[in-house]
Amino acid sequence: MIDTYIALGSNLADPLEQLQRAVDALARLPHSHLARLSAVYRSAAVGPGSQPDYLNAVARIQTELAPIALLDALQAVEQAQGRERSVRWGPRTLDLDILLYGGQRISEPRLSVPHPRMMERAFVLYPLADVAEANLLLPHGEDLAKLVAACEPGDLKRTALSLRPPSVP
Ligand code: ROI
Repeated sequence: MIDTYIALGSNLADPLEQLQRAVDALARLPHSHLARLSAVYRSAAVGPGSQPDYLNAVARIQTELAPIALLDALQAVEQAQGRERSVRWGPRTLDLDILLYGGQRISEPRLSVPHPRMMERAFVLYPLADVAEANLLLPHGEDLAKLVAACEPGDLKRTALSLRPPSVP
């Protein structure tokens, strides 16, 4: 089993409901085990233009799926929840990103791991730190705890909202 970390984000159509539906789908991924869920964080949209605030979380999943099979499965979940990829950095019902896949570096047309912009994004690093193994080192040797300490949270808020693993598998 490979330990993989998936970022979840939504800023449209009841974001908490979108994240919970995504968690239910992640729990049903084949050859995989949903191990941990972070708290839910709220922040203003990073990026151009004005759009609603986001809710973000990170799931830790142990999987036997190969990276591209995992990506296909995640994109199917995004599609099922109405994701349209028309606007780069536009609002979205659901965004699922593979942050880390074991200690691997992957550079393929469809998939870059570690996620290229994860190191400077508070809305990724803080929830990742909730669920990561102790003393996690990223594939390039960066220490997650140091990245978090160096990353200003800005307006990122840890909410009292929570995601639950589905009770029935
Ligand atoms: N901003 C926040 N706060 N959270 C996100 O998940 C997010 N995702 C994105 C862009 C548009 C870059 N901004 C975001 O894709």
